[in-house]
Amino acid sequence: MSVQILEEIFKCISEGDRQLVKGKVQAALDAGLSPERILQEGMISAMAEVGRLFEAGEYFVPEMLIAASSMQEGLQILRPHLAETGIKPIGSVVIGTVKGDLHDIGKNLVAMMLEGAGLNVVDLGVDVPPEKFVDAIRLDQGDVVAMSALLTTTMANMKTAIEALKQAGLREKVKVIVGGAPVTDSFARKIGADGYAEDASRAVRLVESMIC
Ligand code: B1M
Repeated sequence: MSVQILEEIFKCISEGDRQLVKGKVQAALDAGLSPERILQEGMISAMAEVGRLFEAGEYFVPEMLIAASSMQEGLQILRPHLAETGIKPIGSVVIGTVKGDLHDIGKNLVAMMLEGAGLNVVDLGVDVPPEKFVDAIRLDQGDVVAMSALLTTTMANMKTAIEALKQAGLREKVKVIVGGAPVTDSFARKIGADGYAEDASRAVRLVESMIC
């Protein structure tokens, strides 16, 4: 039963069946599957398959969009389970997908899990220009800046944002972490970030290690 429901979630997302996905995710939770397993095996793996089909020329942007919106539907059901907390915030994180980049599923997941760990999250959204990160830090909205990028062409904008924080005299005031599929630890170091996380859970541990 548990494997079958995960396969059904995978199919709903990879084939973009928005109507069914919420019910399937709820059914998986009701069957006792952990939110983490549903996320990894049912949902994130489906998005990887969508990426594979896009690369193979079998899917195009519309199919990616429909899959992404199905993923977001499913995440609405998982959200309270990933962000179960009654804890007073232990710190604040300003998060955003960098300029030129519209991918927000990974960034949203990181935001949800940070909230779940008791952090206050200020989400600047997607296509965030460096000035917006600077303004948020100037307004004291975060102890940490967390930047996401999914495109090799937009990764460089993480460096631009770090430079903008330096120019504004705010770099010493915050920690900067970066992540997203094309980002690596060595890239993070090269651009002067304080840390890199491969996935949302690691991002939470990294932020905790920086502010606790
Ligand atoms: Co786009 N896209 N896309 N896309 N898309 C990719 C990224 C791509 C790899 C597909 C492919 O070719 N296989 C490819 C990038 C190639 C490259 O640069 N190397 C690509 C491309 C080319 C494009 C366009 C250029 C296509 C076009 O127009 N011709 C275009 C660019 C638009 C733009 O941004 N300016 C584009 C558009 C889109 C859609 C809008 C249609 C849609 C996004 C919708 C949305 O996000 N709301 C979309 C999608 C859905 C994808 C794929 C299929 C799925 C991405 C995703 O949501 N994954 C993707 C293929 C793939 O990833 N295999 C692809 C699930 C998500 C949970 O994973 O975001 O990696 P991810 O997050 C992970 C980790 O990376 C990490 O944690 C998460 C897991 O826990 N993480 C962090 C992420 N951010 C973090 C921050 C952290 C720490 C960890 O700390 C701060």
